[in-house]
Formats: sequence, C-alpha cells, structure tokens
Amino acid sequence: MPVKQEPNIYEELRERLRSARHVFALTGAGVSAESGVPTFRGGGDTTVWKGMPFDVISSAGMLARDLPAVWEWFDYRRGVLGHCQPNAAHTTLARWQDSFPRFTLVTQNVDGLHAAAGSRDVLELHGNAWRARCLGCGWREDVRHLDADERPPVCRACGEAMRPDVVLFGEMLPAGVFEEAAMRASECDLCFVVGTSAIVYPAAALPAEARRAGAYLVEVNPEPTPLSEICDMTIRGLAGEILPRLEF
Ligand code: BJW
Repeated sequence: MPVKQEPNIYEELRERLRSARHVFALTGAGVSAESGVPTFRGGGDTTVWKGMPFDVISSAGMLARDLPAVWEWFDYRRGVLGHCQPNAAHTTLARWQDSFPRFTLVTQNVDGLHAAAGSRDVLELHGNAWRARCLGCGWREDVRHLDADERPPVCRACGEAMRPDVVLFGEMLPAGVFEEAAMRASECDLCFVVGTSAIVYPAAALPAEARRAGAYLVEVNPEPTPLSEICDMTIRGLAGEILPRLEF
C-alpha cells in the first residue's frame, strides 16, 4: 500500500482525531530525543558504553554476571536523564489523554518523561530507570531514596540485593502489562507509532495488532522502520515538531 505524505495529511489526520473513539499511542526512544535523551540505535550506530554495545550491558546475562556494572550503567543513564525535561511531543500526548473517549499511552521508554509531562496511567513495557526492584522479594523503591554509594543497594524489606526495575534483553516483560497493551491495541480505532525503530519484540507487535483489528495506523519518525510498510500514513519528521501540529 502506498504511504501518504502530502501537505494535506495534517488536515486529514486532524479530522480523524476529531472523530476518534479510542486513540492508542506507542512511543519509543525517539519521542525523548528532542529532550536530550540518547536513542539506542541512531544513524546506523548503536549506543556503546565502556566498549560494550547497550544490548550486551542491558541484558539478562550481564545482570547475572555483573550486577554492579549494570548499576553503574544505569547510574550513568540517570545522570543524563536528570537534566532532561519533557518536550512538545510528551506534552501533546499528555493533553490527548483528556481529548478522546478513550486514550492509551504505551511506552518502551524507561525515562519517566511521559509522567513528568502529566500523562497518567502510562503502560511502561520496559520498566522505569528511576525504580529499583529487589531480586529476593520483589519490593520496589524509588532509586532516589536509596544510598547512592551502595551498589547493589540492599532491600529494606528482606536484605537481598536490588536491581534496576527495567526489562533487559532476554527478560520477560512485567506480568500483565503487555497483555493489557495488546488488548487496548486491539480495541483502538486510531494508532500512533512514534519514535521507535520497531525492532524490539514484543512491543513492535502492538501496531500490527491494532491494524489487524481495523485501526488506522500512523507512524511519526524521521526514518523508515519495518512497520512503515503496514502504516496507512507515515510522517517523516521529529515527534516534537509533528505532534503539536496535529492539535485539532
Ligand atoms: C525519532 C526522533 C525524533 C529519532 N522524533 N522519532 C521475536 C523475534 C526476534 C527476537 C525476539 C522476538 N521476541 C523477543 C525477542 C528477543 C528480544 C528482541 O526483541 N530482540 C530484537 C532486537 C530482535 N526481546 C526481548 O528480549 C524482550 N523480552 C522478551 O521477549 O521476553 C520473552 C523472551 C525471553 C527470552 C528469550 C526470548 C523471548 C525484552 C526486550 C527488552 C528491551 N529492553 C531495552 C532496554 C531497556 C533498558 C535500558 O534502557 O537499557 O529497551 S532494549 C532498547 O530497545 C530499549 C528500548 O525500549 C527498546 C526499543 O528501542 P526504541 O525505543 O525503538 O529506540 P531505538 O533507539 O531503537 O529507535 C529510536 C527511533 O526513534 C529511530 O527509529 C529513530 O529514527 C527515531 N527518532 N529521533 C521521532 N526526534
């Protein structure tokens, strides 16, 4: 199917937004890029830290081998995130939550910027870098409440080591979150896919599920992705510039 990218797409999309009953949005690292958060896969390269590609350090295997190194990586990441503010894409999506009979926001991001922009009930598929989780009893705690010199931190509930509460490669997603997202994807009539390379599963399966169920699928990304082919409309541009133009 030919993808649309003409000047009048904005008016067509505003019309679709005006009549939508359930808008569903899946976001990825690109939605936070204009806030200064590095993406994972950009310009043909992948993020590398201390000589390790991110998919090595952000993996279940690395967690098992070297938990302090994983903490060091996430301490570094939170050091960057601490200087980042939500951008116009985050604030537009936050406004949308009260603009439709139903709205669902699903993110792969662990940066917490959707909530910082005012979005409620965000389905965080890959967890949150600002939370720690006990390896023993599952107790969760805001990292900012933990001793920054203790790596790994020790759980106040049971004394076991804690880990960043994120989903690493080779790990299962939090129980129920993907299932909830998939159910909502199958119930939406307008689906936005914003700032994701759409290669990490199972998240990348959600837009196809929405389309299978009859939703109109829109991608906002400066680059093509494996999903572009099945989209009804692709808008090649930056999320922080495109989404505010869709105010209806
Ligand atoms: C802009 C922009 C701007 C730039 N505006 N856009 C099926 C087939 C093959 C493999 C698998 C499969 N099912 C599962 C797997 C294995 C694996 C997987 O998917 N691998 C693929 C890479 C092949 N999946 C998993 O392991 C998942 N677990 C799982 O499936 O459990 C069951 C299982 C267990 C064991 C074995 C098998 C199955 C878990 C995945 C967890 C992903 N975790 C990470 C790290 C989180 C922690 C951390 O932050 O370090 O999540 S990986 C990383 O990728 C991160 C992201 O959330 C995720 C997605 O990346 P995203 O958001 O798309 O970012 P980028 O950087 O890739 O793309 C940015 C995009 O933005 C680009 O397109 C730019 O163009 C665009 N952009 N500026 C708009 N201003």
